[in-house]
Amino acid sequence: MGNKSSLILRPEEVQQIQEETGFTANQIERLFSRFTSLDRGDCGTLSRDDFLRIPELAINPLCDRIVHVFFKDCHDDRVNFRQFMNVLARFRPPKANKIKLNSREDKLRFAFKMYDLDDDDMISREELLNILQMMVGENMDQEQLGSIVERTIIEADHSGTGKISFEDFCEALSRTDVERKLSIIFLS
Ligand SMILES: [Ca+2]
Repeated sequence: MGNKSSLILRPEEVQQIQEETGFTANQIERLFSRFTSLDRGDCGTLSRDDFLRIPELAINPLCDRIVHVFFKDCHDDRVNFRQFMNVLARFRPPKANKIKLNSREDKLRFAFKMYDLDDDDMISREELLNILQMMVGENMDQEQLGSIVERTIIEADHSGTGKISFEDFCEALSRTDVERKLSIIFLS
């Protein structure tokens, strides 16, 4: 059954999470009960599969990629409640709070990592094509997608490498409402 003591939320933990994420104590309590309901093994941590059962994520075509970024920095492939809350904080709408986690730059960095599957800090043609395929599904043929990728790379690539750097990425999205597009409401 795992370690039951890890399933109790201590007041000092609530305060710490409040400071880190900007969620109120009440929201933290509610999200904790969601966390424990996702935690099938009652072990105080969530696996990738647990994450994929979050409805707000499951409906997103990029769900797998979002989860991939969350688990990138995890060593044992499990996320505890504090890490879980840090993750949710990144998806809060920008006006919800003024913490650093959901700033424009942070959201752009997160989005960039979703594209950059091999972690080389560049988005290649293949990586861009891959994401576009996930987003449009079967609605567009390969040739059309290929030409969108070519055009995007030509327009965005200012370093002449044939790939998109983080700086290129930010510039390409400078007129896009990234903050809103990368926000998910987890609490109604
Ligand atoms: Ca890459």
